[in-house]
Formats: sequence, C-alpha cells, structure tokens
Amino acid sequence: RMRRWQVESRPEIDTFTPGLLALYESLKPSEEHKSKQNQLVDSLTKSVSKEWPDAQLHLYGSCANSFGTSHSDVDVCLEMETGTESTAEALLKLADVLRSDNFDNVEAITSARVPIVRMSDPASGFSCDICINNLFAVANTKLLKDYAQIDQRLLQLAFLVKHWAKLRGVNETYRGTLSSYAYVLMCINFLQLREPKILPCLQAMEQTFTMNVDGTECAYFDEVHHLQDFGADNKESIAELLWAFFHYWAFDHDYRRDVISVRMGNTISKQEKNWTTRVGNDRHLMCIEDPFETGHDLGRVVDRQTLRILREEFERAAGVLQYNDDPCVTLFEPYD
Ligand code: 3AT
Ligand code: MG
Repeated sequence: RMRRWQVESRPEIDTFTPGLLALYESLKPSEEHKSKQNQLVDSLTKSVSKEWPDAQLHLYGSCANSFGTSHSDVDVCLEMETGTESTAEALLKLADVLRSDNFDNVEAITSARVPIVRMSDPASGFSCDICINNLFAVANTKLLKDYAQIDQRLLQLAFLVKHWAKLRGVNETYRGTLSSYAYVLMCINFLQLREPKILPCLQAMEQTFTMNVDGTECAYFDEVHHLQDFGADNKESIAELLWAFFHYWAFDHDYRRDVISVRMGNTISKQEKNWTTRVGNDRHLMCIEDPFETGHDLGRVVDRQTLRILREEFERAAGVLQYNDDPCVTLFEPYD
C-alpha cells in the first residue's frame, strides 16, 4: 500500500508555508462578520422567546467551534421542552413564527437525519440552520473548539482543507462527499497521529467536562489552557502537514480495514465496530467515527463512486504540493 518513493515531501516544501498562512489569514472571519452574527442571534432570540419563553439558544457548528470562515452559515440549536409536540411539529410552528417576523426563504426540512428549519436573515444575508434539542451537536462543537486551542496548526490545517474541499466540490454530503465536520475530525485525528504528537486525545484524559445527552455521557478533559505546549516538540510546518495529510488519505490510510477515531486518538478496526462492508452494501467504505455518537459513521454518505472521486482528489492534492511550481494556486483551482 505504502508507496515508498512518495513518503518524503520535497526539500523546499517549507517555502510554501508563508503563502498558505496568508491564505489562512484571509479566510478567517472578520470582526464585522462576527458582529452581524451576534445581531442575527439577538433577533432570533426575540422571535423564539415569544412562542417559547424558556427556550435556550446555542450556537453550534463553525460559527461556534472556531472553524468558521466568512462564508460559513450560522447553525443554531434551540434547547426547549416540546411537551406533547413532536420535533417536526415544533419546527413547523417555528417556521411560521420566523416567516411572520420577516425572515426570508424559511423552509422546514423535517425528513433529514437532523430535522431543521433553514432560512436567511435579510439584515446580514447569512443563511441559518435551526435545529431543536440536538445537544450532541452542542457537545461536539465544544470539543472541536477546545482542540483548536491546543495548537494553532489545527485551525490552519482545517481551514485550508475545508477551503480546498469546497473549491474541489468534495464538501457536499448530499452528493456523497464529506461534511465540514468530517474534515475537521480527519484533521484532528491526523495531528493526534503525528510523531511527535501535535494533539492529545482529550477523551482519553481525566474528565473535567461532562454533559449527558440522551443517556450518552459526553466527557473529556477540557482544561486545554494546561496543554499549550503539547505540540511543541513537533516542528512540522503547515506546508509539510498539509502535504502529509493529503498523502495519508491518498496512499497510507487503510480504507478496507480502518476507522479513524478522535475518541481513541488512533485508528481502530472496522471489525471491532462491526462496520464491515457487506456484499451489495455500499456503506462504511470510508469510516470516520463520531467522537460522541460512536455508532455514527460520518463517512456513511460515501459510496464506491464518490470514494474514487475523493481518493483521486487526495492524490491530486498530494501531487500538486509535491511537484507543482505554484501549489498555493493550483491546489485550490475550482473543479467544474
Ligand atoms: P461550514 O463552515 O458551515 O462548512 P460547519 O462546521 O458549520 O462548517 P456543517 O454546517 O456541515 O459544518 O455542520 C454544522 C455542525 O453540525 C457541525 C457539527 O457540530 C454538526 N454536525 C454536522 N454534521 C454532523 C453529523 N453528520 N453528525 C453529527 N454532527 C454533525
Ligand atoms: Mg455550518
């Protein structure tokens, strides 16, 4: 599996680090973006509290996990008692409330794995997804945010990977490629596996934070200010890491056998999880374990055809970083 001739990156790889870091800086959301986001949350809070005075609003996803760019949407979770109402009924009622408060394009999507109301905010132009009582998303948002505070190379790597995935058309779960959330988990796991390690495994450490979601304990070490020097022994630059990330997913990952697990800080076997692919069943071809909903494979959207597309894109990216004269441009050329 391992293509020995490819395991070394080019000697001058570090010369691309400044260009990649400049791109990373340009992707970070502006202060203006953040204040517009807060305004949206305020007007949403007003709308919601009319109908549900006790509801609590939580931001989740990239507007709260620190992996958001200026192009990211706003994800909101409402924590509330729905009484005898089903989540779908509550979402339909929420959609009516938002329409009457002049939000645009309000649409209840009740058939999704996580049912939501999607709408756009005329004041900011942001699109916004609202779900009800999906506290796993609130817990995994905090986990990602805490990992991001340990070593800045995680944010840098994940921003570049997300940007690449959007431009190359491989960040579309409805078409069988991966969610942003899945890419961030891939980045975390990758940095947990570097030698020396750049990230620890927070779920294998003393539990200083715990949150019970539908009977599942979401627990880990969240005093990340104690871990500021964790990755200091590893001197790899962002150019090297980006190349190695793509190289790993192009050539080194054992797609047939392995599941990546941020929870374990390692890869584990499909066998152990009972995620073995059956004949005629296209699932579990690329396995990414959710850190808290451990029965949930974020790669389950991937089928044989999209796995081929993904692997070709990983290979292309590794090749561009290895051989191209202007990799910071070529890597992110839009695919159409
Ligand atoms: P963008 O910047 O918006 O692309 P994001 O991190 O907000 O990135 P998504 O909008 O795809 O990513 O997802 C929003 C959050 O929803 C991220 C994560 O907390 C949760 N989430 C998304 N997909 C899943 C999933 N399949 N399982 C569990 N949680 C998920
Ligand atoms: Mg989002």
